[in-house]
Amino acid sequence: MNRKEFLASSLLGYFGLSFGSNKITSFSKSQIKKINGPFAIATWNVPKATQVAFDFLSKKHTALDAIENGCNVEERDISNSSVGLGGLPDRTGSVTLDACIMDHKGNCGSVVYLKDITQAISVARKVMERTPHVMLAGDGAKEFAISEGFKTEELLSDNAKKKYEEWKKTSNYKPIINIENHDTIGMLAIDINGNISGGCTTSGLAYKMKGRVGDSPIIGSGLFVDNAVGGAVATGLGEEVVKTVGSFLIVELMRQGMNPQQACEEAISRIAKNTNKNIKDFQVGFIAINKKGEVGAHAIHKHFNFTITSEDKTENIKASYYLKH
Ligand code: SD4
Repeated sequence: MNRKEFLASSLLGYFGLSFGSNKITSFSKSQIKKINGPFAIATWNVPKATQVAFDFLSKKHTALDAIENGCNVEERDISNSSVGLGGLPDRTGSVTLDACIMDHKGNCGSVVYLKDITQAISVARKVMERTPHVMLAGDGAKEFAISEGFKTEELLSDNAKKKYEEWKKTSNYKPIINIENHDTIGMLAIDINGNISGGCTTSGLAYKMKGRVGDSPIIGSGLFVDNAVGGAVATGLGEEVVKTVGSFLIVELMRQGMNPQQACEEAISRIAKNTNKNIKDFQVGFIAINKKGEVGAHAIHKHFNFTITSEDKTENIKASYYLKH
């Protein structure tokens, strides 16, 4: 199926209507976009994932259900080399997953350094719902997942293995700033009751050191939701997101009166001003929503984009960016 056919089929909406065409538009700095009713928004070009999430919202499921099922789509997609099955490994050849989830009541769950289980976001949800803890790591996370009925499988795909073997020839660790249109998936959703949940799932940076954990499973860094205000999620170089607790920062800026776009811009410029690295060498992108259904996104570099599915349509939108080339 080519991209056009795929988009057309994914746009056949829950109500049996066709939602109009998938538009690729650009977001300019300080632009405000507002969406009425339930919607799902995610980092990168993931129309299938946001469509599945929106289908859940349409059927009056919670935003939490929408997030879990939407994120599962990318986790199961073996062609997505940054999430779940088919993710690129660390420098020892092992695929390790990080994920977290947060609901409208402020409950959250997280897994880090999870091996051999594809649905990291679902395990994070189980941590939230069925343990007294927020975060489980490594063997403990895997054993817990198995006890909850998750099946183990080999996450290293043939393609990822081939890329890893190629990488080993130089072993040069240099995260690429924008990898095509798939990467860590951060997703936010508002349900029919106006409640917000969010999730973030990744295999982390390719060829990271063994044991490395990024921002994606850290509540406040890769994801934060406060149902009274809004939510935010991050993608990109996790170390830089962690240093500014990026998603929490955005939600707090919105609480103080900024709209989601202004808050994302401020968070990016905070990273750009505070980093001791050259910002030309790394990418960070944020998306955010508030209670009114306003949406914002901003990145350091161009090419960061995000996908929204609402009742009207699915749109892929290019985010505004900080660095003018
Ligand atoms: C990490 N933030 O592990 C993730 C990786 C990512 O786009 O988002 N890549 O640092």
